[in-house]
Amino acid sequence: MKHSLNHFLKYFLICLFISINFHSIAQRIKYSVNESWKFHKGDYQEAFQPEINDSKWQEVSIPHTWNNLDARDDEPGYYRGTGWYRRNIFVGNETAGKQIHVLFEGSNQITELWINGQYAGKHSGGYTKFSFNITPYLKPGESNQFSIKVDNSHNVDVPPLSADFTFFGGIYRDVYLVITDNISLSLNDYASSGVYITTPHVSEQKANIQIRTLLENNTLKKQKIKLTHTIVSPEGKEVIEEGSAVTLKPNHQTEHVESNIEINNPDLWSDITPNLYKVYTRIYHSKTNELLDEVINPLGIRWFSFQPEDGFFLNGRHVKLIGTNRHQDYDGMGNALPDEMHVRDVLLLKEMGGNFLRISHYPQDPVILDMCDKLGIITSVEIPVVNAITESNAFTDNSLEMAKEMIRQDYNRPSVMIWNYMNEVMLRPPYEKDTEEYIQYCKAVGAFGNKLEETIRKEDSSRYTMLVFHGNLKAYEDAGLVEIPQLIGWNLYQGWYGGKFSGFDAFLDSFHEKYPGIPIFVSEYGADVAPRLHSFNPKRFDFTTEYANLYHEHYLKAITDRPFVSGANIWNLNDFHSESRGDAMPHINNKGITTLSRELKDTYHLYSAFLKKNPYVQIGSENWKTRGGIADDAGTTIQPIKVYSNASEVELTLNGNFHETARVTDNIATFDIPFINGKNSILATIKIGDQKYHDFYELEMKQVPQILNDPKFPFTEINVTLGSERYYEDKKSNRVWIPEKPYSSGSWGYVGGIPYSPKTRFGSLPAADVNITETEHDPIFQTQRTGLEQFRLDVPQGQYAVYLYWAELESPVKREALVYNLGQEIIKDTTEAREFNVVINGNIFLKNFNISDQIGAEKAIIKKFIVNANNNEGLKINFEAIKGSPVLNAIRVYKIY
Ligand code: GCB
Ligand code: CA
Repeated sequence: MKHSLNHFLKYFLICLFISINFHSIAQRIKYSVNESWKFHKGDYQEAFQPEINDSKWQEVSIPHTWNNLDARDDEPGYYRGTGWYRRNIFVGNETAGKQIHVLFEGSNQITELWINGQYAGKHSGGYTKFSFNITPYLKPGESNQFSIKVDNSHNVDVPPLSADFTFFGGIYRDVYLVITDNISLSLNDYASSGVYITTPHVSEQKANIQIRTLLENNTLKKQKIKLTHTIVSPEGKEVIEEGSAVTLKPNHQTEHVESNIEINNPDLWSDITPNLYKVYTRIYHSKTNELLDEVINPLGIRWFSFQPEDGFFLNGRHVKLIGTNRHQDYDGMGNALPDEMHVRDVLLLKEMGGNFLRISHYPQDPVILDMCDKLGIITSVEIPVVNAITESNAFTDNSLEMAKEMIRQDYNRPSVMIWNYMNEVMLRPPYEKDTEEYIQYCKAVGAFGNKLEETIRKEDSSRYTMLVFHGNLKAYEDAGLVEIPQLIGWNLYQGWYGGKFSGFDAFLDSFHEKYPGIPIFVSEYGADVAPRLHSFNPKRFDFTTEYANLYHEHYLKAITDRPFVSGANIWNLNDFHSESRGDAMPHINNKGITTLSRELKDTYHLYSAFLKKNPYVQIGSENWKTRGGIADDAGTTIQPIKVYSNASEVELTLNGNFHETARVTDNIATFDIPFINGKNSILATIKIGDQKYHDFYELEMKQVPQILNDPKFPFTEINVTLGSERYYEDKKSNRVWIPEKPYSSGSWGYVGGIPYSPKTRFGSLPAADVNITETEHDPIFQTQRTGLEQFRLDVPQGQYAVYLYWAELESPVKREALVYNLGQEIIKDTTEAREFNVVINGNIFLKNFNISDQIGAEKAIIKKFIVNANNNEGLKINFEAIKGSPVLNAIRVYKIY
């Protein structure tokens, strides 16, 4: 009963909807069919048959991915296979005699469609739009059964083969039905609009606009129509209309018409004046004058160039391009985001003052470019050829198809100025250097590059082509790629994956000297920040906010100091999923200047202060709400704070009393703040003219005493990470972890041992770079002290809970080199058999403790010991070696009574 009522309602609404739209004007009908799909994860051979029973399947709506959770769990890998989507879609009788298409904005990565049991189409590739003409399979006036099979298995013929991001499977962008007349603008040219607009000659006085229109006639008769292009100015005024009479051959889907239009004194499109014209393309029946179809395209009138010495020019004006890259995923949602979340990301970039977006490493949701067109953000778009190619015709063909899709779909976007077709393709050559196979592979890569370059230039000669390389010039010279594209983007990480910050400057200078004729920009640079980690002695690969701050401060200056660097894209706008990573936040690449849920990091503030024209003042590390530290003799804990600003000085007050003013250098003022125990509030103020601007930061400082038996400062608890200089904030329990220190009388600390520091080809790391299973607090377990003899605390008498935290970091299993890894492989990875006793105040609590044997490696262990500290002996936790060196990763001591 309920069902049929629903059905009736649906029918009624659809009829209403259709009658409104079909009778008044013959506009094409486009609406999403995202809701009420049945989903089955796994293969199901018969699922294309209408009659199978899917009532037990999960109900989902699109955008949908099946990997939003398993991309984050402790199991290595994530589901890569088949998933099925099914539902019935009713189409009214009104659609009889019309053309109906289904349009996918993106589905990863092979998609096949059946309608009423009949095969209706297949598409390869996970990041471009595609559409199928489904008219022959649909029954108007009935419910039609749609079955869609999606497969995100590894496929050697479909890029990307490997990459530092998670290949979430599913129909993760909108799906629409599009209903048109039998005579229409083309819907069959790579899901483009069928209208291609270029502006070959533009000046401030005049713009010459060329429009190529593709038309379809799906009737069996010759048809006479009128085609018009109406250009509407940014203010909404009709500027010009051009019309032509066209005769379409019967059943002909590829009729081309060229039109030429001139506009005087055009309003130019730029980063500061994103003036958007609209082009209405319409077709009318010649006899009846009935409107048959209409599409609207954006038109931005601008000219631009990249100069090898002087950088980028837009409408004759020099513009330094500064912005970010972007991945399309979010915390807990994978890549299945609604439009408004994509929109938000572009707004974040704009709000920071950025004018440049590298849409990496694949075309993204159409709303991204809509926003860039509207906001004046210059973009590059790329196909997902990353790390390597397959030497097969099928791989080449798929890549060429993707390039055509990308170009035709976004051909009219004024924001797009660059087409890129490979990212670091020589990062993972499948063969050893200098072997016969390697030489052959290099040739294949070169030939592949030439083919793509040729195709892209033929498709669109009005924009620049680009290739993006990692910092190994030789490899790209080997493959003959350096002189193929018009632009080179460099992905440079000196001072992160290895080397020093200054290596960045040196690299740019030496490339420019060797190839002075090639315009370049820095297509990627960045350092990971796990938002819960801080350090006042930051080090490469410690994942702290403070290290990445230093990195970006250096890079930003080096970029702005070099006119031959056209611009730069920070890697990355947002943290993103990369399943195989084992960093401080496993499965996540933390190089975002915002987090996975788009909280702003300090680096975001640094760029805001540098780029924004409006008065700007922002206290750094504002998300660090609970700090830890040791109380000094004055009862304070002094810690530095950075304030980001574009004023010349910043005034700061702490808790309404402490007052200080500091000069701003390179957009930063630094203060040493004497925090007190408990709540602290900081006010930063700048003055511009006689106007004042403020920023406010409230936090809690949890001090631990230096002397533990001090009645003025009773001991309650202490949390210390061993072998570490990092502060870790556990926001869930509002606990702070502070770095270790050596024991001194009356105080607390370790005795003996050294910090664990795994060696890599480029030096050693301050922490293990592996996923620790069975915990979400990986950083507590990723550092350790090796060979320590004792941890001692001179606490007052009482009962204590002593928690010892361990993870065996020396896995006996040799890990495979991770695909993203730019030289970071841990070399020494052998297990030292390790066995020790834990003795607390003379009692053996653990005997012959062997972590690997008893628990396993890379797994979190927390052991809680209840200990009575009597006779002023405090707590003496001894680690007695039996085999190898004892270890401890962290310790928490909590006073019970
Ligand atoms: C790169 C890659 C990008 C990675 C990044 C990193 O060079 O192009 O996909 O995510 O480095 O963080 O290592
Ligand atoms: Ca969308």
